[in-house]
Amino acid sequence: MELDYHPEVQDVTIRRPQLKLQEGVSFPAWVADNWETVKNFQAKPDDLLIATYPKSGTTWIQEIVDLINQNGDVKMCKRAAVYERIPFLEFFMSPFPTGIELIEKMASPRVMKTHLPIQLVPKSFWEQDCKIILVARNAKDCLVSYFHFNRMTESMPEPGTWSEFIQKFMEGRVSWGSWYDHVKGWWEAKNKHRILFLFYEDVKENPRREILKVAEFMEKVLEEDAIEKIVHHSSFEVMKGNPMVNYTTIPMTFMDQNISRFMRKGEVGDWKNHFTVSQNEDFDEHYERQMGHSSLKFRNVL
Ligand code: PPS
Repeated sequence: MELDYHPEVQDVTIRRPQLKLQEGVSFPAWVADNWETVKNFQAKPDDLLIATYPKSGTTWIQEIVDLINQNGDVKMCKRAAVYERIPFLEFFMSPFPTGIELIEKMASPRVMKTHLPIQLVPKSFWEQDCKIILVARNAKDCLVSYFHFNRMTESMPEPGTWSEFIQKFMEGRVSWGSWYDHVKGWWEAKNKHRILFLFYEDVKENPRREILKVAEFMEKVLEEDAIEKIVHHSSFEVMKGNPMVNYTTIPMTFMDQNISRFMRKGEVGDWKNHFTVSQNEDFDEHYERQMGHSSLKFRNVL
């Protein structure tokens, strides 16, 4: 299906990056090569960080947080693309401004996103005791979404075939490393810091309930009218058609949405359309070894 593109920077050539290890975690070279700058980022006490493993509902929560900050004012949330309103901390891809350049131009209180595992979050966030919203999504749906994303964007390494990508995911040989370590790390720290731990599946099940949780965490009181607007405008169908969140403002040479849309399906359990019985068995066995001892339990994974 042809999409309506509105790229701000048209003339851009992106070459797929290599994966590079940084402090034992795999990153696209554009993150690993800028590591010192990320590490030395100076957070402010009223910064709000949205942290996720990739493809876990980051953009969804970004839009919800901005809608809450704007009291449900949809027009205000269309003032810029989501990656400008809530920049990506470790983004360094020429000719686009870096995430940190965008963050440093923002007025406080600032909201930003990261995919970093907890042990690699710049230490200033802990020194400043910043609030953090963590969103986690079940491994299989996350993997499916990540596979399609890796196919459509030149900002990620080649995914290889579906079965190769499953293997890479299980071994943590994908951008931002092991899903298992990522979610377990954040889960274990959630009571030691100001962290709101959310599940994609919960937001899908009852968006209103989860939006209210986020608002309470942000210490925002919302009128009923605003809550209804936020629920509506953060729904998959509405976000899918909103160029300010569906990434159609990005040039096709960066994200080719004719290969796969950024707002692809937005469902729980789409993995069942991808895994073969034997792939599922292997995955489950490996999953049990990685997650069996953890108190972190996801729904819809079996
Ligand atoms: S990224 O690139 O890491 O920031 O991607 P991220 O935003 O974390 O994840 C993209 C997936 O989230 C889905 N999505 C949604 N699902 C339900 N409701 C809403 N409103 C919504 N917005 C985004 C998006 O469709 C991607 O999942 P898949 O399974 O690929 O559809």
